[in-house]
Amino acid sequence: MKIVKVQDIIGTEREVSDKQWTSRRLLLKKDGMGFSFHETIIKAGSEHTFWYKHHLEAVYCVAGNGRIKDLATGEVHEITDGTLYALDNHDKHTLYGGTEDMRLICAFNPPVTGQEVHDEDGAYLADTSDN
Ligand code: 9YT
Repeated sequence: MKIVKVQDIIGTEREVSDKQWTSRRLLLKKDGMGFSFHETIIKAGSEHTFWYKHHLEAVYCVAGNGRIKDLATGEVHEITDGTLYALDNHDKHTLYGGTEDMRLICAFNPPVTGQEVHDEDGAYLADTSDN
């Protein structure tokens, strides 16, 4: 059994940030669970376009608020505590932070390795590593 405390991840290589978002990777591919598990904070008022071409992602909001736009259809959905969105079609999307920082719990299949970088499309490149 593994016990992971988010406060132990803060400031380590499992925490990645820019000015407008922070993501803490509680479980990565190397943890051997078959998925990765993240806490992502999206700053109030910020905007981010992501496209996980090689991953499926489920995201559950536990605090704050914001919106998500499906860039294929233009549809916009409100996100508040208790809302889950599942990118079951590798959906390209824009996340908008709302009036308060949004705290999101995310799972990726296949798991993120922690080495990915967002490419010019806002996508992670495919994982070709063994661990
Ligand atoms: C909200 C969202 O898509 N979070 C994903 C995790 C983040 N991009 C990371 O850990 O790199």
